[in-house]
Amino acid sequence: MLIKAFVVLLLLGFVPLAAQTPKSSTSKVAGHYECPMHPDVKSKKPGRCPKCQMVLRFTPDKPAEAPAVPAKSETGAVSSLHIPDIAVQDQNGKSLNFYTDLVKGKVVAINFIFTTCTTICPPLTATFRRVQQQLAEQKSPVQLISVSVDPAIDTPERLRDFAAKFKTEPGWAFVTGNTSDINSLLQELGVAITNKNDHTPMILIGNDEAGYWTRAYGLASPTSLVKLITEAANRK
Ligand SMILES: [Cu+2]
Repeated sequence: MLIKAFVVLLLLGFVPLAAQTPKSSTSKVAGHYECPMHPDVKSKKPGRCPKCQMVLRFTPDKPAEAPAVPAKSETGAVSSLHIPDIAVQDQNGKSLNFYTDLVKGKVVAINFIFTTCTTICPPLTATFRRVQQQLAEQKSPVQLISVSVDPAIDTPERLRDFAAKFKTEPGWAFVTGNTSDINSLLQELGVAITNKNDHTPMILIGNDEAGYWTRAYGLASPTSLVKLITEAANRK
């Protein structure tokens, strides 16, 4: 009787966690912590991924019953991409049309960030900065674009401060805009996210004139990213 009442309270969430621990070994969900980007990174304890610093996600150990749907590749060539011409603002408060002003006729690399991020955005941005320096050395005109995935918070001023922290040079636009426009942009670019903290370290590299697009891992070495960008630039 007493046990039944306890179980009911437990199910209703009334029993504080400390009271549960001595009792339960019965109903605890077995699981582990896994990096959303690196499924090979598994841990018994919560924490961060040593490769990309993303917060490890709790994953219940369930018997492999789900039908094996091949995971959509996160990297590699993209067959076709429609880049919407939405109205955006850059870090200087300048109004731009995303496709016409930033992508049309250019070689571009795009990453996805938000300024209050404490996980992958700082290293993603630092990597892009080094990419920008290397591209400048080899005199390749490439447009870098960082799209805010948190446009309601990321005003142009916030983006300008964020960009300044990384000493970015001209030729790198940090863009924000109206939330529904940005969401449709993210959707078209294949990076739609439901929770900004789950955002992807994926970057898009493209040569608009050649109609060539490819995805890459944004925390790869700057040198390997420059190589991919140069390959894209050389497409005819
Ligand atoms: Cu982030």
